[in-house]
Amino acid sequence: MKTQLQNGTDGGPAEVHQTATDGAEVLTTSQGVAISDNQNSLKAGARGPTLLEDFVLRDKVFHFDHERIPERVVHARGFGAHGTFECTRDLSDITRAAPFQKVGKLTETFVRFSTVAGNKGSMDLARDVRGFAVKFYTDEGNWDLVGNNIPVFFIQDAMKFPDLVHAVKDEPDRGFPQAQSAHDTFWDYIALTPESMHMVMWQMSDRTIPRSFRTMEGFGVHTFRLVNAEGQSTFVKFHWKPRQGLQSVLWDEAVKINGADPDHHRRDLWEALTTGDHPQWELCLQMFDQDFADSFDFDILDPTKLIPEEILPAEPVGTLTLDRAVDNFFEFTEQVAFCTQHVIPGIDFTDDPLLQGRNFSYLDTQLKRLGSPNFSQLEVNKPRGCPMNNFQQDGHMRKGNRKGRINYEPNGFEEGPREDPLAGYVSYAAPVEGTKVRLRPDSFADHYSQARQFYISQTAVEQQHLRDALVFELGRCELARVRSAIVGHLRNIDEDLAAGVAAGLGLPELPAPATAARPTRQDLPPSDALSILKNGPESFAGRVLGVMIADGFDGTLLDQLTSAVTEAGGKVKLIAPRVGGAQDDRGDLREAQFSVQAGASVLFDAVAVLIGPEAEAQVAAMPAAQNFLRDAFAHGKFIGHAMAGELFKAAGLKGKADEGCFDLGLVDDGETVEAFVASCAKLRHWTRDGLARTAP
Ligand code: HDE
Repeated sequence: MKTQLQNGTDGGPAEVHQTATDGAEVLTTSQGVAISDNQNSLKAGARGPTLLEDFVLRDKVFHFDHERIPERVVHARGFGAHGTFECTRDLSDITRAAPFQKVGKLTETFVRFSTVAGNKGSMDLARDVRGFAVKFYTDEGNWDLVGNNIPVFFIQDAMKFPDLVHAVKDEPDRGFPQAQSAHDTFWDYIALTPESMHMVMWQMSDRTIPRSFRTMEGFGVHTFRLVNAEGQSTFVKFHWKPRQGLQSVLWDEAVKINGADPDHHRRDLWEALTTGDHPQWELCLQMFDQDFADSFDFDILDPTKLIPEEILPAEPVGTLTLDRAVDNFFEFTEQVAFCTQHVIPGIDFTDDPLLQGRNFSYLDTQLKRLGSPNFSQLEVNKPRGCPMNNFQQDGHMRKGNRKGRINYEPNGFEEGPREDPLAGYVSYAAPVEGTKVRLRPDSFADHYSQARQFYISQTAVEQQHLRDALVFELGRCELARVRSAIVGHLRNIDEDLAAGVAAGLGLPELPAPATAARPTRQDLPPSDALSILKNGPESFAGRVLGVMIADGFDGTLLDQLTSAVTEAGGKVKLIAPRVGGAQDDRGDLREAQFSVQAGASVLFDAVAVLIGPEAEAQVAAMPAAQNFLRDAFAHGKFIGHAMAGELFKAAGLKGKADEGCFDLGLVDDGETVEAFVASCAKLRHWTRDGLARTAP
């Protein structure tokens, strides 16, 4: 390629042109015609009007004008990655589903994580449910497990979905708020939908502000069926458990991350994939039969209920490793088409009314978004493990129509594919009978017992976060009747929770409990599996230490710190007053990834501040540096420091250093560095003053 300045034909001002030389690719129109000038349209005279005949300009701009496709109505903002699923348990006695037939069997996958409520350009750290959709390219066809990071859902029937989504998304008159449930219409709808209260407990917990896509669980939500070669069915609930451990951020962090780096989650996954730090999840199954299902007083077809893992363990059957970033965001992440009806032999549906409704919905969406029933021919959507072989033809953007005369079946020409009664998909022969009715069964009526069970399963800190989230969200509602109605529901879950929220909102008096179709069971025991903090990470692996450095800092200390963090499987990122870097005490320049202005401490899991004597006063005077330390402290982060006394003082933290703060400047053969990095394995220094305060 040659870069040169060229003058116009009349000798006008020079502009940059890059031309193809030495076998470099030649730029062409979409008809393959080579383009001689990609900077100037064809004009009548140097300063004359552009000519209609300029097919090069028309081709380029026409395509540009049509670049956007409709974004997803829900789950618009997402991020995808390629991966591999490895079977670790032979399930052939329970299901004939291809990925589970042999230990060690590998199946290619594509995964898309998403938020639900926000538009495509919204921020990653919205308080929101996350989508966790997995496409398995099995050798018996594509299977999509289109789940969320929460095991239950807001509603019990597909009929309610459009209303729920309308209520949570931006209000139609004003077009805001964006990516937020903290507004009147959402909570007004919830106040009138008691079945949502279990999901609301999850939504108000830190599950909806995950630290990373890599640190959240995934769930199939509905009860599905596994079917074996003999046609026997086993009920199943799907769980994805992250090897990285469950981790979430604090709400104050989420709010600040959205400003400091609205792409925090996608950047995090991109960096993990492109630096070889491949995240993994265990696929775990809860499997049960009809008798077990009948032992509950709730219905296993009700998607607002879960089966506690203490009663029925989730058994590991395989490992998902995300190992490759996409080459192109649009081609894969934007065009991937998930559908709950994409099932393979051995996987079948139950009559969960939400699942049944979803089965109708997803193909419609693909047609609207991707514009053609031929979306299944796109690279990301087409089967990879087996042929796609049928007599479908034509339609927008069709390619590869079958050759010859025969496009139907049966045909007497002995040509083309035929059905296969043995290998083909056979639906589980579930008996069905009944009168046509529109009603919800009585077995779906208990809306509060599992909401309570979730709440009492949380640690004190998590309960406090949940209360704070409710106070925040309801505090953003302008309608007092809505605030009070929700507190009425909370009274059916836990009186302390209701009282705490009411106090936080300043309600003049506690409203009456909402009318409940069933009294709340008080005897359901806490379940540790429902808590994030009881299922956290065991090491600092996959996390990031942000080290603020300034001229004259101790270079040896930084090296010690870096090797200890690397050994723990984490990464170090440097922040300096200027992004160009800072000089250590040996005069070596260490390049930084962030300037202090851009590298807010909310972007890191733990922080260290290493300052040299000559820069101490200068750094202490920088408001961004003060915020860096103040926030890290307020967020309970572990903090390592050397020569940072002035900064502690300027940040208002003088004398407040606790056991979560480590003086790395001590001469102790690196013992403090080791102790600091070992502590970072824990998520936060929860006992820090102000962090685990009691309820309002
Ligand atoms: Fe979805 N959902 N959904 N959903 N859903 C969509 O399909 C729908 C539900 C979920 O990354 C849409 O391609 C209905 C539950 C994920 O591409 C749409 C109902 C769960 C994704 C749709 C539900 C999900 C979607 C929008 C109630 C968790 C993102 C764009 C009956 C188990 C997939 C699209 C991706 C996407 C409909 C409820 C998960 C409109 C009608 C429950 C992860 O078809």
